[in-house]
Amino acid sequence: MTTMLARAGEQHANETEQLAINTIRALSIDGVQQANSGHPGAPLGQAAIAYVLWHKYLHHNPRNPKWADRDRFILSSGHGSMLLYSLLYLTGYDLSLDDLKAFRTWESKTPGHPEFNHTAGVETTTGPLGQGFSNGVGMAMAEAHLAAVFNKAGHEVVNHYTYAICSDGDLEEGISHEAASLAGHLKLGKLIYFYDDNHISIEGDTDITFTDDTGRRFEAYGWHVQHIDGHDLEEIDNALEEAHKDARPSLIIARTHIGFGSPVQDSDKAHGSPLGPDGVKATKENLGYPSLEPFYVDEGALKDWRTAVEKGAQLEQGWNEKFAAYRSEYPHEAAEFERRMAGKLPEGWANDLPTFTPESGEIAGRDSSNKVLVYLSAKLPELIGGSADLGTSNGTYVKTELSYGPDSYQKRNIHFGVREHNMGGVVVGMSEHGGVRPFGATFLIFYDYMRPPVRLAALSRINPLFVYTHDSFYEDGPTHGPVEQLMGMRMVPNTLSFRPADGNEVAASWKCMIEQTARPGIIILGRQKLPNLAETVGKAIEGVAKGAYVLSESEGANGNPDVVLIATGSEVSLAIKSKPELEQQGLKVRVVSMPAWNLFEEQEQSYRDQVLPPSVKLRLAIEAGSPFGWERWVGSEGGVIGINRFGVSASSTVSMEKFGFNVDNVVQTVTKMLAKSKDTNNKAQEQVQSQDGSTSVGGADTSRDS
Ligand SMILES: Cc1ncc(C[n+]2csc(CCOP(=O)(O)OP(=O)(O)O)c2C)c(N)n1
Ligand SMILES: [Mg+2]
Repeated sequence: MTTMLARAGEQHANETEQLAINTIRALSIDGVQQANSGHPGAPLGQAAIAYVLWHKYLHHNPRNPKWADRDRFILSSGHGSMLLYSLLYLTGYDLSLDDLKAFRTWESKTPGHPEFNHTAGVETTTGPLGQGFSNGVGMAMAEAHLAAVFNKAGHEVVNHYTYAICSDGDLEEGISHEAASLAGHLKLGKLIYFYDDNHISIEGDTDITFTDDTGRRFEAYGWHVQHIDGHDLEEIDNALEEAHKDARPSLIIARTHIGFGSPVQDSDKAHGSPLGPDGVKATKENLGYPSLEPFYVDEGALKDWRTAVEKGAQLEQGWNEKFAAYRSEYPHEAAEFERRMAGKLPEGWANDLPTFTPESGEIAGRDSSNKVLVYLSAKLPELIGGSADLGTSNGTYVKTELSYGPDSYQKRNIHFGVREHNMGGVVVGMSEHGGVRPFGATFLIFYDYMRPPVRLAALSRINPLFVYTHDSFYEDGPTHGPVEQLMGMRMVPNTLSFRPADGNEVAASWKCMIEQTARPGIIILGRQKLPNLAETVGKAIEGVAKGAYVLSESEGANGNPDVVLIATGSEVSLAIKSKPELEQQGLKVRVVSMPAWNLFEEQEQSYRDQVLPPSVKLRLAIEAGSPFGWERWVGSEGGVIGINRFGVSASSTVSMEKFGFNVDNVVQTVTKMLAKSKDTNNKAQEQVQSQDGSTSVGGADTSRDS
């Protein structure tokens, strides 16, 4: 059933402009209709804003989507992806009409939500609401930093804007509050966001749940706020002018109509269902679109849109000239800028990584990590980051640097504030911007507050860095004691997490993380002092890069030990200490350090068999975290000393003892395993619980046993 509507169109639009806008609309609703899935309402409502911004303001070069000084555009409300795909096609990016027709199909360039590193011109992956909002803040922070570092009097080689369109959902999400607060504090004047204020979300009118005064909210954060009609070209244009003039970040609250021109305009029905053939027809008729043929694009309209190619080439050419002048005066800086934008590491950056020996004394992971970070900061000027208010606790404060702030964008210690979710989103946005290598840090337990951006980093094949300290389950109590976080990270595809055993493994983990080009690196550290192991000296760099390696083996084992102890992080030194005790019982023991599961999985079977010989069934994993998943490496006859409950508020000594992280329990557990393996009639699945239920023997799944 279709409703008759008055002829729909924008205020102050001439015929050419109206056709250009309606072309976005027609392509968007056709894409959704063809896929029989997607979101037509947002593109219909946002088309006029997108037109003015892309046609008149956005500095970009469709034929070189990676031009360093382009403006960044983010469609934070990623569900309206057909809007962005239509814009990319119309302005001449590497996206064809056939690609639009392939919306939401297998391996197409036009997935349901925009994906970075998948479709040329998509600046960040959006869809989980609020993320794009935060990523944009990161991009503006990166721009401000690079401008402060590289620009010289008369040479503005870094000078671009970050634009976004966000929806009700984006602004309802908590992360937008965190991000807007930081952006206001940092006075990121080149951040210009449109709020698609259409009063509709999935469950109906936003009145049912979202009655904030959004304008006043953003004013309170220190933003410049304007209210406009999002279907009036003059108002959109003027608002952009004003936003450029104002030194604060800008929010342009644009009253729009979801599903504009369709029979379901202003209704939640326009949000996420195809309009149907009748709805598409009625919409095109109502908009006065010249043809009902699906994916029809008027030749004149396309020509008009494609002027973006010529304009883009000119803009980049102008910048190239500026950059050439810069290069002739500042050749070193120019080369450095190019190196950094290309994501290349400087020669020899890892040549003098800090090393640690048993004689250098006990040191906590976070402290050895800080030493490495201070070294890396000197070698890698692109390294920039900080913590969510835990800089000294996390060991991420670089004492040789000063704080990044509204008057010191060139500095590299960022104070993210207690805003972990946004910290993740900012780090992702900075990384996607390029020219910087960002990191963010907090306690391991609060990884839970930033899972979405870390996941998106992995999905987007980018390489930001994350530091999580306080990996212990005691002292602060169960609220602060991580148990399942580490195992959770290992499950995220395309993610590398490291839990180093000592200073040398910390340095090796950092090296490995820095070398990654297409996946995030995560380092898990403790606050408790740990010995530097003689066994890691000279071995850690190569060993850590393989994910797991043999640290120590009883004399005479000849590659065929009776038992293998596999440990990570702080438990490696426990394994090393347990070895002589087990040897006294006549056992040949191997200790394997496995700081990076995911890297070990990637090694050749032959290497994995070398480290964990298939013939050795007596394997004990020791890790102060959830035992879930260790079956993969210990097999059905192996055991795990882990934690299958929440942590405790008690001292480390008492807690480690109670939970069985001590030499006695390691020896006892191995003894039980041995007895069990000898008793061949015993059921393999039997569980032997230690006094606190943290130890399990047997029952492991052998599905991926090495
Ligand atoms: C974090 C997150 N939660 C939920 C969703 C599912 N979802 C997609 S759009 C949307 C809200 C739609 O309202 P709005 O943001 O105003 O978009 P509009 O309907 O105006 O296009 C929701 C809940 C999501 N994409 N991300
Ligand atoms: Mg809405």
